[in-house]
Amino acid sequence: MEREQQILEAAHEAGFDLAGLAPFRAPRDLDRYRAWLAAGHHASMDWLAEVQDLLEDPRRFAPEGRTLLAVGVGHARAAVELEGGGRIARYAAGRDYHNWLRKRLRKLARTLVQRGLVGGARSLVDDGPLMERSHAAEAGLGFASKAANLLHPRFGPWFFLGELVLDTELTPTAPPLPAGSCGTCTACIDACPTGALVAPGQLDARRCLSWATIEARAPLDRELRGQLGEWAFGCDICSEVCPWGEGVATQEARFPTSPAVEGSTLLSWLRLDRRPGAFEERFEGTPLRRPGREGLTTNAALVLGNRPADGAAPALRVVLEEDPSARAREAAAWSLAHGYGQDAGARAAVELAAAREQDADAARGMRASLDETGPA
Ligand code: B12
Ligand code: SF4
Ligand code: SF4
Repeated sequence: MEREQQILEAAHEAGFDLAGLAPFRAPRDLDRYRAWLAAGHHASMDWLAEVQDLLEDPRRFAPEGRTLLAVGVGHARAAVELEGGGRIARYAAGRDYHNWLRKRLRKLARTLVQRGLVGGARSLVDDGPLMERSHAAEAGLGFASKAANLLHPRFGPWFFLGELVLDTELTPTAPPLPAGSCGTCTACIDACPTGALVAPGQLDARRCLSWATIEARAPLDRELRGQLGEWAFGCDICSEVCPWGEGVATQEARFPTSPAVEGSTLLSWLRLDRRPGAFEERFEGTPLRRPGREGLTTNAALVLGNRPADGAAPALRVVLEEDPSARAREAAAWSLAHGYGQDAGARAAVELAAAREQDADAARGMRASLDETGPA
């Protein structure tokens, strides 16, 4: 059997659903990346601009690299709704995929070296300076879509990516389908609630609910708050409407729902333990850790403003009056004014909080919420 074939088989043995080889060089879609940064579409994610040099020439961080082994792992599952309401993106329901991939990629790297198939291999997942979708498309793992996701005929958009940088020249794998396989479909662009897909394949992260609920660290644009709807972490809308993702078999057994997600409700996110280390411990090993306690409390407050729930107003008032985060206090004010305004007590609490608020931006935001919703 050819060396390339043996490497791909070893990747499948290691538990990966998809594997392919591409030359280790600048990504084919570099111009798209440059245009994306120049347009400010990376929102607050400055690190994406900071790694630009490495991303443009991957050999700067891995000079030994000659070939990239891209791997994909399916994570399809049923929609995830928290008890009592609030949705989280499916990818985040299980334990952190970074850990899952990293562990298996390292093992695969050892296997490839032990079998003499390569001299050395280095693993990368998501956080590495790599335009993963572009390299993975070149390695035959799928095609670039109008939703910006990489699609595969068997897994639709429901698969994660990871890579091994190999020190050996190898013959690349052919792609399963050419770019452009979306055809005339525009379902994702039409369904996106914020218009974040500003053109086919181009996502303006400033408007994307996934950015807003995972990466944003400052108060959200006011229009975006209402558009969050039920999304308290991530957003799957453009994936859910994609015909390529229909009927993909569930992988829940591979990524069982984490106890942190099972035990979560929006109300519990308003009351997260604020003692040092408590949040990190509770969400250890899950993607939900990324936005931090402040982020989850803020998201829960905003979603509860969009979808008022019984018993939420008193908990929101505690956030409004006691939370150490100005961002969370201001989000609670927005929520109380927009979702619970018929309750005179809620509105009075926001008025009082706005008058007492020490953070000038938060005070301004609270007054804006009162102005937007008018007198009770
Ligand atoms: C930053 C980031 C985000 C940002 C920005 C997303 C974005 N579209 O750029 C935010 C926080 C919004 C985000 C959201 C999500 N992300 Co994200 N994200 C990343 C990260 C770290 C970098 C992406 C990047 O470089 N963006 C810059 C743009 C220019 O690059 P690109 O999107 O890769 O470029 C492709 C498309 O833009 C497209 N394209 C560009 N122009 C055009 C024009 C045409 C005509 C066409 C057809 C295509 C096209 O082609 C390029 C090559 O495929 C990658 C991991 C990595 N290191 O690559 C994960 C990654 C892309 N994310 C992933 C996931 C799962 C998600 C979410 C589904 C999570 C969720 N449910 O909330 C959403 C999906 C949003 C979406 N529709 O893209 C997966 C995607 C897997 C897949 N099968 O595609 C990745 C690869 C992580 C991983 N290791 O699995 N993400
Ligand atoms: S993840 Fe949601 S908000 Fe972002 S582009 Fe897709 S549908 Fe739009
Ligand atoms: S929903 Fe349609 S246009 Fe969007 S990615 Fe899927 S096939 Fe392409």
